[in-house]
Formats: sequence, structure tokens, C-alpha cells
Amino acid sequence: MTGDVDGSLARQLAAPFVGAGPWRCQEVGDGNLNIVYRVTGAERSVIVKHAPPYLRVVGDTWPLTQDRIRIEAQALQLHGELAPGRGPTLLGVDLEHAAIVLEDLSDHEVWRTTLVNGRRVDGIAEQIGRYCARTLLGTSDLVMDPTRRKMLSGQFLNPELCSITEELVFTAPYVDAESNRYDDAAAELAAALRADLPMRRAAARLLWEFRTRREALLHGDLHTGSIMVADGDARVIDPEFAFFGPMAYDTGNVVANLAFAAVRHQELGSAFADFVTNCVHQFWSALTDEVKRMWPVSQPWNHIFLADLLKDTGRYGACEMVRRIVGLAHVSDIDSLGDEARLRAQCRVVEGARSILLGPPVRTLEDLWNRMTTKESCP
Ligand code: SR1
Ligand code: MG
Repeated sequence: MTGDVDGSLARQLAAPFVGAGPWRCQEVGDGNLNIVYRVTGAERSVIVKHAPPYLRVVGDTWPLTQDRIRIEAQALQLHGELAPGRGPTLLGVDLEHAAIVLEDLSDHEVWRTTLVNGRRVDGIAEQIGRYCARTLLGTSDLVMDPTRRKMLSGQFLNPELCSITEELVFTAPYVDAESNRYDDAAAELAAALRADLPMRRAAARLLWEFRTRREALLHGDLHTGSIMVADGDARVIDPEFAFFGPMAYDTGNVVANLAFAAVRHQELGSAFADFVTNCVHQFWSALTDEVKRMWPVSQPWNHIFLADLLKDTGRYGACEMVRRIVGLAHVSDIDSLGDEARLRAQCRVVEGARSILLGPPVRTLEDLWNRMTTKESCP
């Protein structure tokens, strides 16, 4: 898998799906890892996604396996079987050129964009809650045939992309790493984190759990930028970070990214924050409902499972919160605020994470959400 895909190859790969030419090819998307084209023919358009042998945002000084496109294709397939209709349709796979052809979702928007702009799209949080239950429980030893699961776990080792997460989420934010990014105003917050031994210990413990708890086939990067939405239709994209890991890493990413949107709108004094709070409740209640529906009747300990999942959703969510403030990849929910509101929001997010990781264990969703969106300790 050493090929590279330019516009002309993207046209060739798309040709069988879009009708007669001339085919129009535009580069779209501003993802960190891959190059994405939309190819339009006489009948329709499709997306061609190419994984170059390096990290797109950095360039060829950061080489990266092209095997990530195989992982993405296989994760889309498997998650698509478990949660039908929640991903883009996978139309074609060309491993030789590290490319896949996908349904074009240009009638959808990135969920984060709608949340940042305060635009209400109904039904999304509920569908994502069910998606998480079906994909996570569905690939766990609770539900999946153990032999199939063992075979599958070998296909999804994904060491290079896991090591990006291990570095950027659990390690760099707590040390003076070159990859960290923050503005001068947040330098004190970042220095305080580096000096906070209990926080460093908590992150190190979560890194260990991330590496060793092979509970389910995760999406691996389930933030609101990985979800495309239209009224009543959520589509989960970009599962190239998929691997067998702790379920709460996915659910923690969803909840933490909703917290960014809520904090943003609270800082702006907008009632849209209440819509986001409702989203969190809908997400968790749909997930809980679906877990109970899928649970094997012979093992009635689902209440313990859900209590642990909530607690760990908070812990992994807290790491996501910290890394989006002082680490490499930030979120527009917070970064696009004006100076004063941004600094306060950054402080609130980090303090929220601290209260989850160092405070008493989270026992209810309300408690988790209050801590994630706390205004305490930030003037
Ligand atoms: C350099 S890659 C930075 C981030 O982008 C991806 O979406 C993942 O979140 C990764 O951590
Ligand atoms: Mg992504």
C-alpha cells in the first residue's frame, strides 16, 4: 500500500458509481489525517478518501501507516452491520492506493458546526446513544461470539493510530511536549497541569487502561466532528482510529464534546446551552435503553455495568477535555470565543476535568454533567 491518490485517480475510482463524465473532482474536508475528494458525474457524487503515507496536517515529516484505510473500511463494515444506517455507505475499497469510496453526505453537516452555530438538529443524540450501545456491546464478549471476537481483535490492532492517541490525549498535555498548543493566556493553566501530580497520575492510569482494556471495537475518535447530521439522521464517519479498547473512551468523547458546546453557549449567554444539556440526557438514556434491550438475560448485572460505564465515561471524557485545551488538536467550540470568554471557558473545562478525575467517583449523569460544565474556580 504505497500508492498516492491525486484528482485523476480519484476520478477513476469514483467513475463506476457516479455515471458518465466529464467528472468534476474537488478536494473537500480539512481533516488532520487524510485527503478527501468529492467526485461528481452525470448521475451523482461520491466521496473518495485517501490515506497518504503521512499525517496530512503535518506533512511527510510525520510518516503514518496507510493501513489506516483498511481499518476504517473494516470498521465501517462491522459497525454498519451492528448499527445499520448510522455510517456512510461504503461503496468501494482500493487498498493498493489506500483509498475508499463512500456515499457523499453533502446534504448533512458536521454536528460540531451545528452545535457551535447554535442550530438545533433533533434526534441526533438519541441515535448516537443507540449507535454506541450497538457497536460497543455488539463487539464485546457480552454479546459477540467469543471466537469471532478473538479473530477480529487481531485485525484491529491499529498500533500507529493508537500511539497518536496515547501521546496526544494521555501524555503530552501533562508534560512540556513540543506538540502542545495554547495561547499565552492559557499558559498558566498548562503549567498548573504539568505541576499537578494527582492529575498526571490519573492520566497515566487511564493510559494504562486504554492500552489494556480490550472491551469492544471502538470508533476511537468519536467527537462531534466525526458525526454528520441532517434532521433526524446521524452518520458516524472516520473510524480510522478503531481498535479493541475501553468502551468509555467512545462515550467519554461524545459527552466531553457536548460539554464544549454547552460551555461555549453558557459563556455566550445563549439558551442553546439547554438544548445541549438535553442532548446529553437523550444520549445517555438511549444508550442505557439499548444496553438493557441487548443485555443477555442470563447475566443480570447490567445496572453495575452501566454505573461503571458512566464513571469511566467521566474519566475518559476528562482526558478529552484537557487535551482539547492544552494539547495539539483544539475544538472550535472553545477556540472561536472572544478572548475573555475563551480564557474563562478554557479554565472551566480544565477545572471540570480536574473535579472528575480527582473528586469523588461520578454516580449520576447530572453529577457528571454539572462537573463537566462547572463555573466554580474560574473567575
Ligand atoms: C494529529 S491527529 C490529531 C487528532 O485528530 C484526530 O481527529 C484525533 O482526534 C487526533 O488525536
Ligand atoms: Mg477524525
